[in-house]
Amino acid sequence: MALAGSDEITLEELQLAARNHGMPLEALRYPLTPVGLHYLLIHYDIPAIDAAAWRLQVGGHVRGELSLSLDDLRERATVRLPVTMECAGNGRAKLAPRPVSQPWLLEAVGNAEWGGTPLRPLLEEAGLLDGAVEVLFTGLDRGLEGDVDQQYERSLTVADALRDEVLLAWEMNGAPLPPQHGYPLRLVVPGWYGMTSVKWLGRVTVLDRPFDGYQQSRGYRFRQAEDEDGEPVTRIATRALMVPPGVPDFMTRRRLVDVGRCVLEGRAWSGRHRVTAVEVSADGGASWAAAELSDPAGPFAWSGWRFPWDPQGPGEYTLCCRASDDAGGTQPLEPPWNLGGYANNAVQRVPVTVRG
Ligand SMILES: Nc1nc2c(c(=O)[nH]1)N[C@H]1C(S)=C(S)[C@@H](COP(=O)(O)O)O[C@H]1N2
Ligand SMILES: [Mo]
Repeated sequence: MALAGSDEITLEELQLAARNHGMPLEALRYPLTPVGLHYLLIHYDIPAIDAAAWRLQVGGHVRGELSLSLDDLRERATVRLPVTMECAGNGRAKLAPRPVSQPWLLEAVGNAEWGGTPLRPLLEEAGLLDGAVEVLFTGLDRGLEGDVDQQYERSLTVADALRDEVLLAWEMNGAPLPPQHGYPLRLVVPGWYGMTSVKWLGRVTVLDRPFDGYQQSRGYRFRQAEDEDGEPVTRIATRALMVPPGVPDFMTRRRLVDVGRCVLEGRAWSGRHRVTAVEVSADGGASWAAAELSDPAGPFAWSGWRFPWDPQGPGEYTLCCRASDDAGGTQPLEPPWNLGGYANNAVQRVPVTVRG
């Protein structure tokens, strides 16, 4: 991955940003993100798929291959699960030097209710053969990345693929998947960064050796330099975000708040641990106070939090929020840097002018 030579976002980055929109942070208000407000990340193009002719192929290192239509899948056990999904590149544009890719600020997150059928029984029906180590999920979208001609595809270990919460989803918030979110069928891997949840799924292949394709061995690895192997990016780091309070200035997005009590609110989540506390700072992270935290709507969904803020008086403030988890972790003030710009969970900073 290239690094930006200047602070300025390039037209190529803008080209990606205009296709792949974030969730406006005021949409943190909705416990379930309305479909059109959920963030979007599409590496190549949305593929044209004829759903009537489409089949999901399940094969590879199995006793018997399966070929399933959407109707076949819909006849299977159906579950609906609220899942907070975040792109691994969320926060990338705030790193210096900036990794050149989709230039996310903070908005690459959403919480949707995904409806579909659990993957595990399907894999059991196909019958994993001895020596099966990974399951590969191949999307029907194609493109070039790092000079490699590819379909978007990623794998999970057999143990991770067999987890109960892993879904083949055809529904988002009670409606059929829209084209941009993977119609007719996508994988949903709760707790993991979004790249794992392969959209426009065409094929599930059981492998007897680890997958070493582009999105596994070159993309989505934590490294400081190109020649490193690096550790794979997996589960979502602990994080809280707030709805920016008051009203924005159009160009700078600086917040303007009237003096008096201001109730701050937001969401917090973690794909690795359980969020146990959210704190708020009005002085850029020098001092912190506990917010009120609600129970999440499910084991993989974000929690709401609120904090009644009484500013000392008119003036300039920097609001921050941070989540802590049951493993004793919290969010850093400064972002951890890596070449791909992954998993930046540094605390959000919201400059606010309180007016008398
Ligand atoms: N086939 C396919 N699946 C994909 C992608 C893609 O480009 N192609 N992008 C991945 C990435 S990087 C993310 S963050 C999520 C985004 O899912 P969403 O657009 O539904 O929010 O989809 C993942 N699945
Ligand atoms: Mo992503």
